[in-house]
Amino acid sequence: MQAAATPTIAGAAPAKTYIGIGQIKPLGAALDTPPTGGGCGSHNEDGHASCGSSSGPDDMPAEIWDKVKNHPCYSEEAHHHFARMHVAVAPACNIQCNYCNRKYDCSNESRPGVVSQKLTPEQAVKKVLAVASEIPQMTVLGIAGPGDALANPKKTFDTMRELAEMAPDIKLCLSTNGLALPDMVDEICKYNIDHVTITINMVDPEIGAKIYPWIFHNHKRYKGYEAAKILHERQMLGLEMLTARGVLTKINSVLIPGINDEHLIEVNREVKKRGAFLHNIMPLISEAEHGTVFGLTGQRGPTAQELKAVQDACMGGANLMRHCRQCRADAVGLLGEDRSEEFTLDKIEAMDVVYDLDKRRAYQEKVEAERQAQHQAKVNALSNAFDAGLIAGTGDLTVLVAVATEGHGRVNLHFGHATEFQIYEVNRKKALFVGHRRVDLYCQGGYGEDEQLPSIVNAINDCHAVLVAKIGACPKDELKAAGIEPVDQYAGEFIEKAALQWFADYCERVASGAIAHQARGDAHIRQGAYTGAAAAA
Ligand code: CLF
Ligand code: SF4
Repeated sequence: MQAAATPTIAGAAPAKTYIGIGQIKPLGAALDTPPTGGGCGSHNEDGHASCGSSSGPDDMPAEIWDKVKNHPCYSEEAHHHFARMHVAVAPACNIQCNYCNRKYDCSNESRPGVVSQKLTPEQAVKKVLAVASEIPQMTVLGIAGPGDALANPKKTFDTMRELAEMAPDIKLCLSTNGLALPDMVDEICKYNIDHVTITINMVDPEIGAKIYPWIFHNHKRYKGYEAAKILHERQMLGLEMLTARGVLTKINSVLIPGINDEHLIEVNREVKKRGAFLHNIMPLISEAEHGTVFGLTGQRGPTAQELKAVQDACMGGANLMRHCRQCRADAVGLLGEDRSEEFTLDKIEAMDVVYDLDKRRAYQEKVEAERQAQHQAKVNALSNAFDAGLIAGTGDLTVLVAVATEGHGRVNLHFGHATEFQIYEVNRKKALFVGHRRVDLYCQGGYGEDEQLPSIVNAINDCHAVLVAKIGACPKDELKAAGIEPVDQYAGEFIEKAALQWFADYCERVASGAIAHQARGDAHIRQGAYTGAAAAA
């Protein structure tokens, strides 16, 4: 059903003709790429975007590289080394998504919108300084809820303003549904917030109406198609405005099977046209116990292979982020770990907080040297890959391998201590990070929990091998029985090098007839990640 009235945007022409930044183009019509302001609008001749989550300094202008090189969400490499934190200063939201219920909190789980303590801007600043003094590799402060950062503009910008003054080396980042974005771009630029995420799940309001029951805009509640149309137009306008101002914009999309799965390919195309730097396609989380509309109606999330298929279909569009951990609104630490329990308000009060900029810089230089070493190891491993896999009859093989790592780009985690596995797609030419899988901790209180093994196997069931620093005899046997090869001989090695060496060995064994290559099945995406609190329990 069409909307009764077309909403107007202050200062913009009616949404009928596309002129440029500030005006919305009708859906489906061709769009000129807006000025990129140095963002990701530059492309190689093959049409592939020339910068992105796994790109390096040679692939993008120096000023863009400087913005992404230590941002763990904008650079896949950086996420092994640099940490982010969120402060939960933004409780309210101006829309309703069918996958969101902010009332449900479990301190053992990591999901967007989940938070244990809401903070005032003053408390938030104190917390950031405390974390910065304890975790010098924390380079990014994000405001990502638990509601919408821009539906709480005073709290969000009060926090950002203070931090811009008191902690000038910390990059500022925020996440929004985009509804209020066009009105806030000046303020965003004023505080040098140069990383903004917009959650965009559709570019067709018919689809949007299945995701958003209502929005609250200009003092009025809108529902259904009309609500989705306004939201869509505001999202596109906000993205164009940010691109024009040189703000790096990432698009988050929630993959909802049967509602927007194939449609996300069109979303990818539209946001790329408008200068989005990265596109992050995440699986729907919809456990019934969370009490969301989708949880209660039985809307399922995607399987691992469904998620990968949509992500793969978007390759060549806007650059893809595949290392998102769907973090809590109060997450602290490297992506994939959560140290928020170490920084509760009462613990911060007892801390001796010293924000030493020189010390932080010196530490970050060491971390950067480590990141460069990993990058070099990856380049070396990949340049050898062409020789390594040239084994008769195995030239076209591509497999997935799971990797247990606690960071630094190495195979350095015990199987029993992993709360997630990183997934690499490996063939004779490459070892490419393509995602991660959350799992229940196998080793609890010093003992292996055998009942966890089936769920771990389910989570990596599409992988041919799992690379670990160490593994006990019992899980080893069970993994082998499930057709997944446990590999501990590359402990401490850089991941890409280890994955390619294992793959070359695998190809040798297939070629010699020692083993037969067999296709793997699909894998299950575990809903919500265990946090540090759960791991310590
Ligand atoms: Fe936070 Fe988001 Fe900034 Fe990162 S998260 S506001 S861009 S600093 Fe990152 Fe977390 Fe995924 Fe977000 S892993 S949910 S993409
Ligand atoms: Fe929840 Fe974010 Fe959606 Fe608001 S925009 S309803 S906080 S998921």
